[in-house]
Amino acid sequence: MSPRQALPLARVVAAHGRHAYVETAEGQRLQCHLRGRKADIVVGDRVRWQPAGDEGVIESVEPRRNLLFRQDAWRTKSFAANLDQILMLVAGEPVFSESQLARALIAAESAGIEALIGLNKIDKPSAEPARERLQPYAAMGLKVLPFALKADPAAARALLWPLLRGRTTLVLGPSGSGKSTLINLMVPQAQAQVGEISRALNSGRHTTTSTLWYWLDAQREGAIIDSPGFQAFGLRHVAPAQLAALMPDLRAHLGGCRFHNCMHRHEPGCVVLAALERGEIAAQRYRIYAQILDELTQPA
Ligand SMILES: Nc1nc2c(ncn2[C@@H]2O[C@H](COP(=O)(O)OP(=O)(O)O)[C@@H](O)[C@H]2O)c(=O)[nH]1
Ligand SMILES: [Mg+2]
Ligand SMILES: [Zn+2]
Repeated sequence: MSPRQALPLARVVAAHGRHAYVETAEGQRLQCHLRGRKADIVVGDRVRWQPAGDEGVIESVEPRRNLLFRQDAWRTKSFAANLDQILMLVAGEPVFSESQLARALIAAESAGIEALIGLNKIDKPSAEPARERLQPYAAMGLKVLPFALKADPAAARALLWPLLRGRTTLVLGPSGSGKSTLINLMVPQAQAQVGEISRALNSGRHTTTSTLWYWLDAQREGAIIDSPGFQAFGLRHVAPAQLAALMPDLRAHLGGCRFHNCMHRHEPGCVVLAALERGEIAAQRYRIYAQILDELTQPA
């Protein structure tokens, strides 16, 4: 064993710049800073650390099982690492962007992370059109979970608990979809956990713009990670020729195109276009594919 591997492990529960708040195997939390100019650490990372005064120093980051991130032409933004699944939370109001939903799902697929969709606020009439917009996602095999976190919390909790227990779940979704309501419903002492983290990072204002790790249970077996909303979800890290394979409804038709390098745009003998024609691929889903493909094939 190298000396570095002999250092104790801790999990990153919040990160801000070069400061991180970590939790040791014994459940003790302490502030750490990164040694040197290392690559980013993100919530969910497992790190090797050692004491330095009343704080700690992170010496290395363990290899990640996965990392969810978005990337535009200028920069990469990591959400969290070592996830079991993401929960995309949407609602009828505010009306959600299907393009953002699709992009988050593609990023998850590309990172090898399972996804669930939560449709919140089903007590509102606006849930009906939202449910219809989610139909292609249910048809491609994703779990679409309808609930009302505020209007019927008991039913929402009963539906969500078996899916969240014992797992690490990143919650993503536009502002106003109910992420804070979800955290407060599922996490005991959520406010206390936030208070502790913001005191530790010495900057209360950062916690609303930061990604935070919460334990779901006293046994610390399940966790949910809250993340701030995002405006744009770049997929620059996806190879154009891979895109269709990351969309399950398109992927179902791959393999039979006349050209082996078909991009499913205007090529003759394209089975994806044929499936679109027959209504087996939703028009909106194909539009999203074409739009992302254009973006990925444009020079930066
Ligand atoms: N009608 C209705 N409103 C809800 C429900 N769940 C949350 N909301 C409301 O939606 C708004 C946004 O919720 P919030 O949790 O702050 O969303 P966030 O921005 O994603 O964190 C708040 O006013 C909530 O009270 C629900 O089940 N039904
Ligand atoms: Mg919120
Ligand atoms: Zn094709």
